[in-house]
Amino acid sequence: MVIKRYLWPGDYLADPSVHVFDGKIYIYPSHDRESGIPDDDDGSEYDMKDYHVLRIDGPDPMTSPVTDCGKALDREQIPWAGRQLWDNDVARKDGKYYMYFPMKDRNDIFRIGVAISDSPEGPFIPQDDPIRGSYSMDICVFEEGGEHYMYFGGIWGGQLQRYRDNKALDRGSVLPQGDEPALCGKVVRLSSDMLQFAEAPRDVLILDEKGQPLKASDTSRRFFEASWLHKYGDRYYFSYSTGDTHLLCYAVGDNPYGPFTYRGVILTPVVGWTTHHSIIEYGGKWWLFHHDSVPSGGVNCLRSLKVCELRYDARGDIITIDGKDE
Ligand code: FUB
Repeated sequence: MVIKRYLWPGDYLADPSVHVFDGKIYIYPSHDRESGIPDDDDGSEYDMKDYHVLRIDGPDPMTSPVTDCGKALDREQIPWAGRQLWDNDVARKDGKYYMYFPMKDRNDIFRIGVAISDSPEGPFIPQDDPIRGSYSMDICVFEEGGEHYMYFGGIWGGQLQRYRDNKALDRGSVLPQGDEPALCGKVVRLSSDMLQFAEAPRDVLILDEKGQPLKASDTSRRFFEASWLHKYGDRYYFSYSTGDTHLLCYAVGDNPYGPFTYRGVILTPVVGWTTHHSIIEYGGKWWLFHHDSVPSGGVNCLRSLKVCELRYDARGDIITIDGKDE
């Protein structure tokens, strides 16, 4: 049994992206609200309008006080805004903090915007336009050697199935079926000013034990949404949600672009449809930040942030955590 902590019982927050800046843990979540919109396969009920930033003050994420740093960005500030502010992430470069956020534009197409602050707590000021050539959602930014790599994408409501080779399909939306290779999440290096893509986004290929790309029918292992990338030892761990099978899984590679080989399950299904996470090292231990819908009585779009310790075995495999453990 793994002990977990609810981090912010006073509000519904989800999709935690977590980083350590200057020795402190900062959490960049989605801010859930009672939208009154019925659940559908496009996630219309997740109609969020702003972001708050949380900070953990102290050495132990399980017990140290958590502070709400206030509203960091509001939909009203974003010149191109349509609806649905979903999972964001924040990266630091040269003393500035860059928030990357997905939102549907006025044509109801997800784009990725950038907002800038002098502080990890915000407030963040959005750029006038989304990143050129951006699409889909669920952002993670990983920094190594001064380069920043953005991972993004999600199928169904995340709209990834509307694209191939970074171009919108004339046919609208095509999800691979059966033995066809599953759709991949995307990875792209950011430009040196952190405001654009430096290259064309590439597929984050996940291979099975035989070195073959995971198939579309392999729904308990294939990528759905919620990318995260962390490094353990000298290996790169790409983790993600399987969406309609409600698992957090991971795959391991030897560089930020992959390919990654599927290794296993991090977290079994939680209460609530979605599962989403980030993984950090802090204070000599590893931590899994995630969410569930227990406090709202199982309402899918009203989620609460949690944290628990994450452990590896001697081979570097992550020890699976039970999503229903309290
Ligand atoms: O919060 C809206 C969406 O739900 C996220 O983008 C997905 O990862 C899922 O958690």
